[in-house]
Amino acid sequence: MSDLFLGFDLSTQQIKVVAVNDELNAEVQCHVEFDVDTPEYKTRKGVYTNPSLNEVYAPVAMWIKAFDILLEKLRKAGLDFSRVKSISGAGQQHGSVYWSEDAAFTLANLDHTKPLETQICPNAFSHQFSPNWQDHSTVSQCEALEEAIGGPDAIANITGSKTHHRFTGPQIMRVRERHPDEYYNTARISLVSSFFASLLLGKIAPLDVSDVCGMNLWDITKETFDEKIINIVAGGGSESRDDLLQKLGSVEADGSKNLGFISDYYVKRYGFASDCIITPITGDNPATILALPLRPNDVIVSLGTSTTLLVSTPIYKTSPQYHLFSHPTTRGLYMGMLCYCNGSLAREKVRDEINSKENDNFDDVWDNFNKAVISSTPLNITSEKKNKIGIYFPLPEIVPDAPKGTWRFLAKNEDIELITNGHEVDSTWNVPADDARAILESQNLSMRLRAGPLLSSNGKPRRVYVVGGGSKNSAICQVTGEVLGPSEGVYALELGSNACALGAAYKALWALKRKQKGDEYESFEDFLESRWDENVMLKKVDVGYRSGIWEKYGEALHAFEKVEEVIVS
Ligand code: XUL
Repeated sequence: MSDLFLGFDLSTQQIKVVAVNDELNAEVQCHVEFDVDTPEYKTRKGVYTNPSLNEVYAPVAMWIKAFDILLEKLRKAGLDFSRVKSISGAGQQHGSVYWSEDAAFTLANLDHTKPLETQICPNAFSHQFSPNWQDHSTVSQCEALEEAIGGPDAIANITGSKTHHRFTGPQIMRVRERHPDEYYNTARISLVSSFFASLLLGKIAPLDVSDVCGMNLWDITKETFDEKIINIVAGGGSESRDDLLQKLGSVEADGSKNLGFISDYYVKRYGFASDCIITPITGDNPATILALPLRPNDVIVSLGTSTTLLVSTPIYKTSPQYHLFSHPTTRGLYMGMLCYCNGSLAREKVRDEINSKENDNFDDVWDNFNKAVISSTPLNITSEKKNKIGIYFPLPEIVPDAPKGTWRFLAKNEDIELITNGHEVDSTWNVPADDARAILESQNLSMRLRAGPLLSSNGKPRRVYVVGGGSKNSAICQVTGEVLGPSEGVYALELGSNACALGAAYKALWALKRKQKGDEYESFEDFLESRWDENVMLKKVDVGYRSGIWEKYGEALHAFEKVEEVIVS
């Protein structure tokens, strides 16, 4: 039996695992869904919400219970745990976990006859909840940070991103202000990624080199926490600053580092090999770019609950419009990212409105939506040669920083006219049929507008790789190809809905099996490229660049920018 390498993914709605062998084949996949498998926590889509304060958060104990269930499921599926040689993983980004003084002892002394949850919770935590990336409660903290540091450009220049409500620095600042006792009783703060690594190691793990860039605290080029920002988040004074630095602990710069052997707990309870190593667990987006050998000027579009666009770039060029992170495996590279809250839920809302008007005799719930997309023309152009541009934000959006709402515009060149705002009806716009193409176009136009500076000079990617639930939908892939216009086409990754767990498993494999050439180790990209068979791993789902159409969308970008200005104001 060959060796196995595990990649876990602790995401918003579920925890997953993929086991790959030496040849990159996924032998085992398994998941546990929080709402369904841990119903006693009564979460909806994995979280609790408190709309009056714009809070979104998750109970940490639920994740641990779900991990217990996942390991039992793997055992029942017959996985021989002793074949596992190394483990890595991915965590939803930005979430923070607050460990108590008891945590170190508890983690080091786990009793293998009992599940994890009952021994760890609640005592190992000073605060039982983890703020979630969908949280918007930190407006005042973000404002205070921006004012002190000198505005969005200045913060982006240091930390790779302007301040964002979901980023961990503003979230920690809010926990300190709203829950001072819990903050005071916190011995260590982990990200979701390093929390998970800590569970596996039986000791608190360092922060990951890439995921730490989602905190607004880390100076990416100096590779240290920014003193001024730490001071403000900690509440002022050198004692508070030192205390926060102590809570955060160190950052592991080497993505392949052997952090230690798996805790004895898993060896005794499940039969893991005692020399199975744990390597840094990273964020879900950084792990996604490890699911294939991504080259500069290639783009990954992840079509999940959130939509994210990911690129790999050697250039550290920051902007408040996007995020830059250190690359999870390769020094000298950065991951550029756009992140939208309104991804699949917004598309599903339009789909459901179309289905409620059409006959419901369909094979696939997307049939009517897709028919509406395919039978329409780019920008739903009217007989008066006006383009239809629609914006659909059931949730407040991150980029642009806009309130929730639905807006429909007609645009001729750069002249735009708002024709419906919310539920009004206008005879020029066939609601909801025209919305199908319009939502896909506006989601892609927004990405094209912002990703331009991260791509080659003409702004056209070489390839677009689509992953996540939406990548299975042909109409979604078609409009992505039409608007972004990749010269070699759009490709869906086999196992695309498990991309980040897969990327994490590849990272675990690379950490153990990469070759050493002199003093240098084989890079992740070279390692993956040498084992990767794109005919097996990829499926071409759209031709991409279409002469004339890509240019037409390019012309519409000016009107699109104006549309965004209107909705933001
Ligand atoms: C990225 C972000 C989301 C989460 C989803 O900044 O907030 O993509 O990582 O888990």
